[in-house]
This record gives sequence, C-alpha cells and structure tokens, in this order.
Amino acid sequence: MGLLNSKESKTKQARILMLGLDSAGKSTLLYKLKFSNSEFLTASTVGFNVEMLECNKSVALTVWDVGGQYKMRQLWPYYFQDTDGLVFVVDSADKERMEDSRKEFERMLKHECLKGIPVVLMANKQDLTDAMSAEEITKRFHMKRCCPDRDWYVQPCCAKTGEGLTAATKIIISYVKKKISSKDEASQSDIQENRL
Ligand code: G3D
Ligand code: MG
Repeated sequence: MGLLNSKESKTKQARILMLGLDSAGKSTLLYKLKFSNSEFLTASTVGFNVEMLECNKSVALTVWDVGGQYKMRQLWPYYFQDTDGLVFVVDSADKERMEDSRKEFERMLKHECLKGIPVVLMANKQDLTDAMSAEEITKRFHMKRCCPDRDWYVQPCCAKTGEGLTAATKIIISYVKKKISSKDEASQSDIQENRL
C-alpha cells in the first residue's frame, strides 16, 4: 500500500470481492489477470487468495478470491465490509448447480453491506460446448429485477484463455471509479456540513 501511495499519490485503492460456487473458475480468473501469459494450476481454494492488480495510474484493485465450497459460503459475509465492487463467477456449463449459484448470488446482493455495490457477473467457461450464453444467464439470474439499484453487467468469458477478462476489468474499473467518486463527494459534503 505504502509503495503504491508514494509512487502515485492519486491512485485509488479499490477492494474487489470475487465470489461464486467452488469450481466456477475464480482462482483461474484471478491468476490469469495477475500473470496473463502463464498457465496456472489452481487447487481448490482453502480460505481465500488475494492479489493486487495495478490496472492504471488512477486505480489499483485488490481482488479477494474467497473459496466457494458450501461451508465457505457461510463465511462470505465476513468479507463484505468495505467492498467497492463485486465479481460473481458462474460456471456457465454447470447446469446442475446453476440454481444454487443463482440463489447464492441473490442472497449476497441482499446483504446490507453490499447495497448499491456494482457487480460484474462472469459467465465463465464459454469454451465448453454446453455453456449457457451470457444472455441466457442474464435471464436466469433475473439481473434486471435483482439489481435495480446498482450498476451491473454480465460478461461472457473463458478464464482459461483469458477471453473476456480485459473487457470485464475495464467495466469493473469504470463502475468502481464512479462509486468511489460518489463516496468521496458524499464525505466532502459531510465535512462541509459539519463546518457550517
Ligand atoms: P474456483 O477457484 O472457482 O474454485 P478454479 O475454480 O479456478 O479452481 O477452477 C476449477 C476448474 O475449472 C479447474 O479445472 C480450471 O482449470 C477449470 N476452469 C476454470 N476456468 C475455465 C474455463 O474458462 N474453461 C474451462 N474449460 N475450464 C475452466 P481442474 O480440472 O483443475 O479442476
Ligand atoms: Mg479457487
């Protein structure tokens, strides 16, 4: 943190929480973003992985990849506080667990700490022939109904090849910047009100 701040004082630090069922491809996605050219072998995540991604001069993302096994899902709320952006990863070919994934997504969005926080839903594993399309997942997850009060986007992607990840990163950065500046404006007006 200190190093980043001294190098570029205007760099905003944003906390991104990446969730989804186990095996959705979260860790593959995280390490593809961090080390784009290398093949990464992931093992089932016990606890969490966290990586800082310096995206551009104005924003650095600290991405928390929290395990998605049933027991870990009960612990997700402990990671919710101070989140600036959400990334929810879906295995688009896992039709059997699609409903579980949708329910977890809905439950997560209802949490008070995540009110208004922008979300990018990653329709991952698009390389698999039986993968649901981003449009199908948008409908299945009732995105319009579930996200009336936040920015949201459904991005088709393949974490293995990296397809769709640059687009997703750009979107999350734009959402997060918007969120952070509205937070800054709110705290500025609080300060001014206290001065009056
Ligand atoms: P998780 O962190 O969400 O639990 P992982 O998921 O990143 O550990 O990935 C689970 C499995 O899905 C891994 O396979 C990984 O290679 C695979 N995977 C991730 N993304 C994609 C993708 O876009 N396409 C395909 N076909 N597979 C993907 P293994 O075999 O190691 O379990
Ligand atoms: Mg993992």
